[in-house]
Formats: sequence, structure tokens, C-alpha cells
Amino acid sequence: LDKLYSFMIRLRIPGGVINADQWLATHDISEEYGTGTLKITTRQTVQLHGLLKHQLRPTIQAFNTAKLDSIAACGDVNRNVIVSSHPQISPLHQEIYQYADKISTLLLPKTQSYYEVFVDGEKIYERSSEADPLYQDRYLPRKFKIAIAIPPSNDVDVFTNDIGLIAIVENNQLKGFNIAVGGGLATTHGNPNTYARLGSIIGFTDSEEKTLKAVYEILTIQRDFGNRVDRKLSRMKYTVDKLTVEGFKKELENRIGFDLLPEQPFTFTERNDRFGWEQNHAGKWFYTLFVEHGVVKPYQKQFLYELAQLKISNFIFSGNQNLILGEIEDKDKAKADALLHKHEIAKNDSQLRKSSMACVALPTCPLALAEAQRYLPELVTKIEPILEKYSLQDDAISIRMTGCPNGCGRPYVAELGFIGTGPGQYNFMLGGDRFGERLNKLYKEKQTESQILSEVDTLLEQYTKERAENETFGDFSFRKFFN
Ligand code: SRM
Ligand code: SF4
Repeated sequence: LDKLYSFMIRLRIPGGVINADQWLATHDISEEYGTGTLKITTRQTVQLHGLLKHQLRPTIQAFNTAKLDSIAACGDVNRNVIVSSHPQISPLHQEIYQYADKISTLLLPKTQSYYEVFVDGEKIYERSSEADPLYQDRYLPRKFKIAIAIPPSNDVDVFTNDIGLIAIVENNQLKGFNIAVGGGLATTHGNPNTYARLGSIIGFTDSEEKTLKAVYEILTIQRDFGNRVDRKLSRMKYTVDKLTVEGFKKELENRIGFDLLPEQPFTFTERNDRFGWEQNHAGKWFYTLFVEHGVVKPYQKQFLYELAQLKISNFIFSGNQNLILGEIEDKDKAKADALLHKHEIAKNDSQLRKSSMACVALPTCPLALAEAQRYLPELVTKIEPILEKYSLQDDAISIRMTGCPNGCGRPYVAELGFIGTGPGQYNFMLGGDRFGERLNKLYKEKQTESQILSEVDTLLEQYTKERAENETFGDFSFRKFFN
């Protein structure tokens, strides 16, 4: 490469937790290299944009010094493992969170090229020659994603992952995990063979050993049966449908050598983050900060830097692109509060805004057909008065937008979904439920802003007049238009 190519770097942070020193390092690195913007992603990690070629090695080396890496954050391997991000909700969070780390480590490629190319600069012969029984010489046919949900929260959108693990907790004990396979969202405009799919639950595992074995062998099935001819049809969702869910389960049971147990009951009653202060069972404090579409604004960045300097909290990225300042001792809460006030962090954002998500899209994403994170805030501002007109301002309707049908902001599981088709135009998706358990459907094609606003007005009026008791907007629109 001899041109001034610019790169993006994304970290691998299983479960999305870093400590104050790592935050400081990330802050400093973002100031020294790239554009200075920190972008929290929909998979509990952070990206830096605009790195020039000569900045790549020092950036990765600086992250390495802070014990952070970007291995397998991209590529045809298992990606960042995500887990429900609110430790204050469950006393078992720590135990379940460990699985993200264990699974991530288990499924890491064995190659040491990352260190050879970016860190040490020298070939590490012994380590490089280590065989890789999982990825062998061919890796997976496509990227692979795993999420762990801790009911009642589905903040990770567990069913949109290749593997979704749902923690089953009884009497304050982790009993095991329901396993869902074959979730994935991307479609391609004009290619009817592509589709979004929610994971199908195939059973339950009741020990760590069995869970890890099942997860590992699911990847080997995808490695061996996944489509390697057409990349548009190579995610595991297509493999599951090719084998059928039952066939997939049988193949898995053959490989793991035991039968999966029957699915255990669970209920999701929330997906949004819990903003503001909350305390956990052990008396520690957690403050969830709303970061619109994960783009950390300069005043937020300064606040976070000063907070990290106090070393009184850790930093937890949520799958909704927000940030939780966690594990704060009671004695330190006042210090965090003082900084929150000093930087005027708490804002009066609407429920709609706090339930919104958008992908990066323009200007950095090469696949974008339309705006997303730069435009959704503006669209929300225009929808807010319509909500007020119908007294719906306290309704946390989920609204998500992406610049193309790849679905990075998970718009296929929103109540109001907008998927870019061209400059200023979006497919309007409707009928998803509030907690990520039902896909939405195409309602109107290629809508401009004025068409969107007019449709939203009509829909919200109908919702106000015709909804059943306690019916969410997503359930209402599904019943009205698609049932
Ligand atoms: Fe994504 C590709 C950004 C989550 C489905 N995604 C991209 C690329 C790398 C564009 C590219 O290939 O050149 C985007 C970089 C844009 C930029 O300028 O930074 C990009 N994806 C993102 C992020 C940053 C969106 C965000 O605003 O948060 C998310 C990073 C997650 C992470 O930390 O790893 C992100 N991407 C997702 C999700 C949501 C999820 O995983 O929960 C999806 C849909 C779920 C799924 O995978 O089915 C998603 N991204 C895709 C796809 C379609 C994959 C497919 O099945 O065909 C692509 C295109 C591809 O892989 O060829 C893609
Ligand atoms: Fe880019 Fe499309 Fe992903 Fe948005 S959804 S970041 S436009 S690939």
C-alpha cells in the first residue's frame, strides 16, 4: 500500500467491560490517532476511524500495552461475544459474564499473525505453527456471532445471532442455557434468496462443559456445511435452514455425544438500557449514560476522561450503543455525581430517542446507500412532536435505522425500522415487537422523509384510537397490517 488509505479499528471486548486504565488508554489513543471520535458499536465494543496506514502499528501496540486487542473483531471467525450488560440486574451477572470471555477465548483463531504483523514485528515460529482444529486451513464460510442474554433483559437481541444463549436462572442459581441457532439479519436488495432470520431454540445445556462443547461444535457444523460458493448465502442461518432445525440439532448431538435437554421457560420484559443511577444487590452503583448511536460527544468524552482518572468505576459498553459506569462504591458515588453535574451530563431526552439505534453508514461505511447515525437524531426530533400530539411521549417505541440492508443497527427487530435504499430513501419496516422476539416486515418501500413523517402521523393516530389495553405499538401494527 502506498496511498493514504484510512482504516477503522474495532476492539475485541467480550462482554464489553474495560477498566478505568483501559478507558484512559483508549481515550489517549483516540486523541493521538484517527479522527478523535470514539464510537460504541452495537456489539459492546468501540471503534476508531480514520487511522492512516503508518498509524496502525503504534495504535495496535498502544492497545496491546493496555491489554486490549482487536483479534477476530472482523473476518470469517467468531466475533465479539456479547452478554446482557447490566450487572445490577442480576447477582449472577458476573458468573454469566465469564462465559463471554471463555467462549471468546475458546473460539479465537490460533494464528499469531496479529502479533507478528502488528505487535512484535517478528515471526514467532513455534506459536505460528500451532494447528487450529477449529478453523483448520479454511476458517468459517462467513462471520459468526454469539450473544448471551440474561432474562428479563434482551438488550443483546439474542435471537439475531448465529448462536444465542439464554441464561436460565432458578432460585438465584445458574441452571444452564437455552441454545438458539441460526439468527442473522442481513438481506440484499433485489436478492429474494436472502432473508433476516431469528434463531431457533434447539434445546438446553445444564453444565459449563456441555455448553462450551455445544457452542464449539455448532461452529464446526457451520464450518463443514456452510455455503462457500455464494457469500450472500453463507451465514449459518442458511445452513440451519438447509439442514432443517431438526437435522441441525441431530448433527450437533452426533458431534457432542449427548442429547440436548428440553428448552426451559424464560420471559423477556425489557430490551432498553436502564438509564441513570441504579444499585446492585451488593450496594454498588451503576450509572447508564445515553450515548446517541454510540458516538461519544466531546463533552461526554471529557467527563468520561475525568471519571476514569478517579479510578472509581469500570466502563461497560451496552449492545444498545450506550455506556454503563459500573461498580462504583457507595463512598465514591458523590465524586461521580459531582462530575455528572459539572459536565451537565443528564439530559432530558425523549423515550423515543433513548430507544433509537443507528449504524455508522455515511461517511465512513463503504456499503452505505443512505445516512443513518448522522440523520436519525434529526428524524427523531421531527417525530417527537407527533408523539406529543397523541400523548405518546412516554412510550418507548423502538426506532432503528441503517444505511443499507446489512442490518448493523438491527433495524429488522425494531417497532419502527428504516433501511436505506438510496440517498434520502428508506424501506419502512413495521410490526417488530418491543423485546426482539419477532421480525418486522416491509410496510412501504423507498420512503422519503416527508412520506415517513406522514405515515408515522397516521400510524400513531390509529394506534392511539385502536390499540388494545397495554398493546405496544409494534404488536398493534403487526396485528393491524400483517396478521
Ligand atoms: Fe456490521 C459490515 C459496522 C454490527 C451486519 N458493518 C460492516 C462494515 C464493516 C462495512 C464493511 O464491511 O465495509 C461496517 C463498518 C462501518 C464503519 O464505517 O465503521 C459495519 N456493524 C457495524 C457497526 C459498527 C454498526 C454500529 O454502528 O454499531 C457494528 C459493529 C459491531 C461490532 O462491534 O462487531 C455492526 N453488523 C452489525 C450487526 C448487528 C449485530 O451484530 O448485532 C449486523 C447484523 C447482524 C448479523 O450479522 O446478521 C451486521 N455488517 C453486517 C453485514 C452483513 C453480514 C451478512 O450476514 O451478510 C456486513 C457486510 C458484510 O459482512 O459483508 C457488515
Ligand atoms: Fe454500513 Fe450497511 Fe452496516 Fe450501516 S448497515 S454500517 S450502511 S454495512
